[in-house]
Amino acid sequence: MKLIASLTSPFARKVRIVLHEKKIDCPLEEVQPWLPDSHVIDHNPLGKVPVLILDDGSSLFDSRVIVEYLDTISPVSRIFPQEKRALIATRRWEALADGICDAAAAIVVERRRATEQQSEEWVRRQMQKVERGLTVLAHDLGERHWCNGEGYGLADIAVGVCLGYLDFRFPALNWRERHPNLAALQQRLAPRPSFADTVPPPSV
Ligand SMILES: N[C@@H](CCC(=O)N[C@@H](CS)C(=O)NCC(=O)O)C(=O)O
Repeated sequence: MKLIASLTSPFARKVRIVLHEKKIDCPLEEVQPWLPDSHVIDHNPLGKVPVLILDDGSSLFDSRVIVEYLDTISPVSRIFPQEKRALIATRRWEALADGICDAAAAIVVERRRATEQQSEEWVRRQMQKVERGLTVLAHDLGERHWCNGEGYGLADIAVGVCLGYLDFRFPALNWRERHPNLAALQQRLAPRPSFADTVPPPSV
């Protein structure tokens, strides 16, 4: 098994945290999916990371499919709840956290275009998704210790990765002041070795 990933992708980080939590040894092949000669398309026609290459050479994508697969191959630290309603709640947390990352990443990509090609309207629309998403994450978390209430799991991983990505790409966003309960959740997550070992590199 091999994970094709970039060290800055929040979706790849989610998978790397799950690998860590579940103590699954999996080599990482670092790629830059945006480069024209990236071979990611040989394994994922969408050209996106993360991609998990299985021992028979077949590939799994995207991150949501990969983390579900990983939970089936090792009983260590189950990250999905068994109960159906809790499972659906976990998937909703993940969908929202991933969606915020999608919107934030869209802004990063837009800002890399030539200034005259950038659309402020597009950037504003994406930033509104980020802000609305954060408001709903904070509302749904409330005073709870973990997203799903009962214990640490994929919902917390997805939300923690999302908050970390916002810090990485938009350090001036100041979401902590508006959402102190999300800040407290992030403080609970940050010392975990799975989070500490996968922080995006500062210079990329
Ligand atoms: N829904 C996908 C999103 C993956 C994604 O957007 N990856 C970005 C990096 S953060 C990428 O590889 N982009 C390259 C491209 O779109 O060409 C997942 O969860 O894996």
